[in-house]
Amino acid sequence: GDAVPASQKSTWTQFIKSIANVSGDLSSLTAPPFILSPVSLTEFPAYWCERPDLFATIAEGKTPEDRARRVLKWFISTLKGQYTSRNETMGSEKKPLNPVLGELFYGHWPDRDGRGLTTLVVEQVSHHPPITAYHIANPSRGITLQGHNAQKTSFSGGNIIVKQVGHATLTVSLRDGKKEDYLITLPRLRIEGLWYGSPYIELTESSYIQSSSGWLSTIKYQGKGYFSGKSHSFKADLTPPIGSGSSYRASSFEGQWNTTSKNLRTGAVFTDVTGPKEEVTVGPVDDQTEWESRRLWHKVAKGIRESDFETAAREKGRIENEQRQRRRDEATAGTTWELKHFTHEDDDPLYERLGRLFKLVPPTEDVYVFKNNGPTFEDA
Ligand code: 0T9
Repeated sequence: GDAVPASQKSTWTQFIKSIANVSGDLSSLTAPPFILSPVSLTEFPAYWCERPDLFATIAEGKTPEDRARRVLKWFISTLKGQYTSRNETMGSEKKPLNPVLGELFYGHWPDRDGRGLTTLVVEQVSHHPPITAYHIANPSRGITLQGHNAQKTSFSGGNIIVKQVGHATLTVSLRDGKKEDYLITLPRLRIEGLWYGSPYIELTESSYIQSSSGWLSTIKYQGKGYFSGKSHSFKADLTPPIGSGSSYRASSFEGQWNTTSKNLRTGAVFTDVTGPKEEVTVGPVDDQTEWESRRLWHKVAKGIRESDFETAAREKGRIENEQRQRRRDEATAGTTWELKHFTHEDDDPLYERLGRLFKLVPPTEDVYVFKNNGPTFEDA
């Protein structure tokens, strides 16, 4: 069926055509109202932790292999939230609000049954191109995830192809005082269903999780083929450190990242995301500062939710003008915007060290290092 409202048919066609012509960054394109989401991209890093128990229990793995398997299981279990949740809550993929430079998003998942408090700090560290940096930590369980995200988009065969730029690193503190690190690369996206106005994401190609212990997860993504196959499928191989001999064997997992998957050899369930997830807890809008996402976008989001697109557009225009003025003032004063929670560095030593183990290209990437100055979260 066609999900484009009759009154927006021609603007939608225009919009699709403009996508085909603009390559690289789609974030600032003006889209027809029916496809707008009231949620800013700074909220997206919360998807990493909507199953806080899987995150919290990574360090409980007794061996490097066991921990690498837990990291893989947690990672696969985040994909449903990351890539299909807008379809579930809003009927299709939608265009998120384009964050302003310095926009912040704070949240937490409360301690429950001794799993420990998990905290989230997100900052928009670049506007053009949009780059979002995040830090998620469960200090009592010794788990920290940090990363940044940008996108390069292109148009092919009627679909938007999104290359994710950036990476994440996960650090696990072990009982003996040692640390184990994981480099997580991100999959490529194909946004399908555009012509009908009901876009959805399919994941393609491969992504990797390389542990400092040597264990490597290679995840291959596959959508519904013309003749066979199911949407949102993956196959993951967990392989031992190079040169470790025959004492360890690889294991493989297969299934659908939005439902269930199993261990190929034993048939045991590996991931199951059919049950409920836990959304991040965020403080009330009235208590937030002007830079916090839900306060900053409040009137725009309300306009979109209530189909008052005139108000939404006016408020969005006001925010954008304010930003432009700020940039002009900085240029005049010869100053630049200072990040609040992160420090930008050109090379990531962890990326270099772990990427080398599986010949990752490019050999290095930049990194946003957390300043360890997040807010204190109420442990609800
Ligand atoms: C990191 C995620 C990312 C962000 C979004 C491509 C996209 C912006 C980036 C990659 C998260 O961990 C996972 C999920 C969804 C991704 C978004 C889907 C999307 O459509 C947008 C782009 C910028 C658009 O809004 C394209 C136009 C729109 C009309 C298509 C629905």
